[in-house]
Amino acid sequence: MLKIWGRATSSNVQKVTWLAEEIGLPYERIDIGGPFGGNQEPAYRAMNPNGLVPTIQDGDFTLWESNSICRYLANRHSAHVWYPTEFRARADVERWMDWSTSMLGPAAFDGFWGLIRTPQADRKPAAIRASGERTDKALGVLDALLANRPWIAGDHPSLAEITLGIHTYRWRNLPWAQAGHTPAALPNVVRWYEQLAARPAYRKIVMIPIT
Ligand SMILES: N[C@@H](CCC(=O)N[C@@H](CS)C(=O)NCC(=O)O)C(=O)O
Repeated sequence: MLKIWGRATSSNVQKVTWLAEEIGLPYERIDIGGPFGGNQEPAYRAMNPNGLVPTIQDGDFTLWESNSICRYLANRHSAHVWYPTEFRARADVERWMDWSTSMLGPAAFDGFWGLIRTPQADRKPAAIRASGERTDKALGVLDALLANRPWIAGDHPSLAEITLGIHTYRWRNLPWAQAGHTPAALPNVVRWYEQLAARPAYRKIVMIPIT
């Protein structure tokens, strides 16, 4: 059975477990990283020299990097509605996967870290607000796209949803008000987020307390 190494609260682990749930793939998830530790142990670093989660083992094949894992699993299990084979449709999905790591993730990072991982006394509200504004601006690009289509790459959710949907949950549920930020309205992103929230796999894997 597929093994997924990584704590359930990691957004990068959630991409992998959410996809596995969506395509009905059995897996065993092993808690590692964060409060569980173990990710700097030599045995784990032999699988993933970064000491980060997630890592998967599929038989004798080991892989790290969450977006690459999602592409591998979709290919391996012919989940083509999630990862189309037609090359332009595939490029469209991959573009948004790359955008999630190059634009949206970095924009949101200081907000998440400041509001969730930093004791209140040490918080820098201006940095959190700036992160909130960068996140709103990035999501504005997605909002314009979603004005004309139900899902990012067309009529069915794809790996683009998997890599962006984890960030949107946090954008909607971080306590931005504690730093004086009010997220932008972005009606199309909100409608799309509500579509995700109607999916049992998203509710089970992603809609959990943010820690
Ligand atoms: N680019 C990597 C990033 C992995 C990453 O940063 N993982 C974080 C959790 S989201 C981690 O391992 N943090 C250390 C820990 O959880 O102990 C990926 O997408 O897999």
